[in-house]
Amino acid sequence: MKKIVILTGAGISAESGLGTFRDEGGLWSQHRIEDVATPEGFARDPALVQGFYNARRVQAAGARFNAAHAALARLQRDWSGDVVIVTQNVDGLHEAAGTRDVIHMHGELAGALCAACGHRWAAPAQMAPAEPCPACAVPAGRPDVVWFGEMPYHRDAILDHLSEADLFAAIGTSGNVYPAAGFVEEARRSGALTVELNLEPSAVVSSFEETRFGPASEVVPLWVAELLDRAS
Ligand code: BJW
Repeated sequence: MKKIVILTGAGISAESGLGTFRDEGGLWSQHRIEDVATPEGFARDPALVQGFYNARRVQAAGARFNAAHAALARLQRDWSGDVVIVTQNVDGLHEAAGTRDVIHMHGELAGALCAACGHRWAAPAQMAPAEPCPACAVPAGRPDVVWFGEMPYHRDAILDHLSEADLFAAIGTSGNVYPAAGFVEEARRSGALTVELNLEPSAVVSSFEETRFGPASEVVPLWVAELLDRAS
């Protein structure tokens, strides 16, 4: 087994204190998706949306990576083949743990994007409702994240990685949001072994050949240790 592709979701950062979306008490129980995670919601009420992401930016800046992020960084460092981490998360906890070349398919809280000219820059801690673009000066700055109805980032690169995968694992993601929820089927088509690691079975659990259930900070380090032991 040479190439490992890992998809992570909000569950991997839950034990770092960052809320998930769909769990009880999660972000979608406090905010309507269509208000804060669609381009139409942003057009209607930019102050509400900037406030939502400003608060999450502050929270993410104060969060520390946990044992699951650290285990994946170890896997990438010690595995003899490629380990590619694709995350739906907009926090920077994989990088903080030492993982390299993380693919952020839903963007990053640390980034700002001009809805008028497409310019990207480092987001200030607090973005204003009418944040001016440093390139074109139009007050159309928004968080550089992917909302519903928008095209996720790095689609072609991710599909290429999945087509080469020998092992695909999904960690802490509910399997409710596409295209990420369909990656397991892409990986299976390429002949990869598929594993789900999650607190509870996801919406697409039946597509996986192996499952490990429990908190990410426990199941991920154990799984990584097993992979590295088996290979040594
Ligand atoms: C633990 C744990 C612990 C808890 N340890 N685990 C079919 C095909 C293709 C697309 C679609 C389709 N059907 C519908 C669509 C459209 C849509 C979609 O999927 N809708 C669904 C509602 C059905 N998809 C899109 O719009 C996407 N774009 C797209 O498809 O473009 C195509 C296109 C074509 C042509 C023109 C234009 C476009 C974009 C999706 C963008 C999602 N954006 C968000 C917000 C990002 C910014 C932000 O962070 O605010 O991404 S929504 C939100 O959901 C966020 C997440 O990344 C994403 C996934 O959530 P995740 O990570 O799975 O979290 P939860 O909360 O759902 O689950 C947590 C999990 O953790 C649970 O399983 C727990 O058990 C577990 N857990 N504690 C381990 N301690």
